[in-house]
Amino acid sequence: MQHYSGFGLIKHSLSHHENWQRAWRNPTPKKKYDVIVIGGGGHGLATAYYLAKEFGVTEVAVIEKGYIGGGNTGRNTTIVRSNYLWDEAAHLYEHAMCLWEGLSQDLNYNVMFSQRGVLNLGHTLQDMRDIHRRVNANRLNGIDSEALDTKQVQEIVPYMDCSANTRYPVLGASWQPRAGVARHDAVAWGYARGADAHGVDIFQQTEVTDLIIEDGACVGVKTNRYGDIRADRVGSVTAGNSSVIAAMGGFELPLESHPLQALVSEPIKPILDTVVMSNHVHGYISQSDKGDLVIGAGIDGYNGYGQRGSFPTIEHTLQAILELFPIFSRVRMNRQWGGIVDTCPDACPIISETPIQNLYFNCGWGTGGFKATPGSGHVFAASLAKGEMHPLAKPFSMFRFHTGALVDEHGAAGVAH
Ligand code: FAD
Ligand code: PYC
Repeated sequence: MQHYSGFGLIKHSLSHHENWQRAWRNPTPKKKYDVIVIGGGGHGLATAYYLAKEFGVTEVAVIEKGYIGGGNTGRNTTIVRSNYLWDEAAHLYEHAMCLWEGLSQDLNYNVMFSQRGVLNLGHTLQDMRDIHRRVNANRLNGIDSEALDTKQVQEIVPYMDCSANTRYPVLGASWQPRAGVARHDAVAWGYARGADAHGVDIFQQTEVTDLIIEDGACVGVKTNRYGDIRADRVGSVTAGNSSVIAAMGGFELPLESHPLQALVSEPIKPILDTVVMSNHVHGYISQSDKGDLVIGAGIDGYNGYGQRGSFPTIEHTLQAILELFPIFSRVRMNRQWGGIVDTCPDACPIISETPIQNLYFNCGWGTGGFKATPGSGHVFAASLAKGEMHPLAKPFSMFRFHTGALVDEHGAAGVAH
C-alpha cells in the first residue's frame, strides 16, 4: 500500500470531536457579508476557504442546512482522477489534481490523499478504442495516462479475474498513476477548519428557504434560523438541491437529481492497492486504509431526493464486482447508503453566472464532483471575488444549454453515467 502524501509534514491534527465542536460554534450572523455560500459540502467549504485565503474576501458566511460534509461529500467513493476526454474538462480536473497534491500541507490537515492509481477497464473492442482515444487526449494535455493490455492489468491487480472465460473479459484498461483516493470527510473538515481560521462564519442546521432579490439582483438569503442575511454576492453550491435554489430565483437548470449508492464491506486484510472502475459492468471498487472494500454503483434511473437507493441497483453492482473478483464472494457487507447527485445532460458541471445579478451557481457535478473539490472551490472563489467567471469555469456556463456549446463527457469519464 502506498502511504499518504505529506504525512510527515502535518504539524498537528484535531480529533473528529474537536473539529466538530469548532465548526459548531455557530457564530451570530453579521447583518451583511461580502459573500454568502449556500451549502457546506466540500465545494462550498473550499470556495469559502479560497475566498478568504487566496482572494482576501474574509466576510464570508457558509450556510448549511444539515451538518458540514453530510451531503454527497461524505457519501462518495472518494475516487480522484483527471483523465477526462475534452480539453475543457481535463484542464479543470487537472487543476483540481494539482491542488490535491499539496492539499494536506496547505490545510495542515491530513486529507489522506493516496495516489495509488486508477484503472478504467475495457471489456470490448469499442471500450478499448475509447480508452486509446482518451489516453491520447490526456497525454496531449500533459496528464499522466497509459493504455494497458490484459497482462499489464493483471500485474497491477493480481486477484482480479482476467481470464478469457469470463462473461466480460478484461481486454485492457486506461491507467492514471497519479489518480487515487482521499478521505472525504477530512476534506470537509480540513476546508471548514481552514476557512474558520481565516474568519469565515459557518452556520450549520440553517436552511436557506428563499433568495432575497431586489431590482433583478440577489442581495441575500432568507433562512429558517436567523431570518434574512444580506450579502453583495451569493453562491449556491447545493448539489442535488440546486434546482430547488434555482426555483427560488425564478429560473430552471437542466439538472436531474438521482440517487447514487455505495456500500462498504467489513474490514479485511490489504488485498487491493489501487482503484478499479468498469464502465461496462457498472461497478468500481477500492480498499480503504481501514480495510473496507469501498464499492459504488451506477445511478438509479428515477429522480428523487431521498438520500437512499434501490436494491436492484446494488444487486447489479455486486454481480458486476463478483464477476471481476470472485474471491470477494464471501466478504460481508457492512453499510450501504445513497446520495443525491445532480446530473447535467452533458455530464459536466455548471459553474456560472445566472439570470439574476450577483447570484452564481456551482452544481451539476453529478457522480463525479468529489475529485473536483479543490479545483471547483478555487475557480468559484476566484469568480465570486472578481464578479467575473474564472477562465477554467467559462466553458461550464449554464448558458451553454442555450448556445449548444456542450462539453460531452458522457462515458468518457470512465463511469457509465
Ligand atoms: P454536497 O456535499 O452534497 O454539499 C451540498 C450541501 O448543500 C449539502 O450539505 C446540503 O445539505 C446543502 N444544502 C442543500 N440545500 C440547502 C439549503 N437550501 N440551505 C442550506 N444548505 C443546503 N465523485 C467523485 O469524484 N469520485 C467518486 O468516487 C464519487 N463517488 C460517489 C459515490 C456516491 C455514492 C455519491 C452519492 C457521489 C459520488 N461522487 C463521486 C460525487 C460527489 O460526491 C459529488 O459530486 C460531490 O461530493 C459534490 O460536492 P458538493 O459540495 O457540491 O455537494
Ligand atoms: O467520477 O471517478 C468518478 C466516480 C467514481 C465513482 C463515482 N464517480
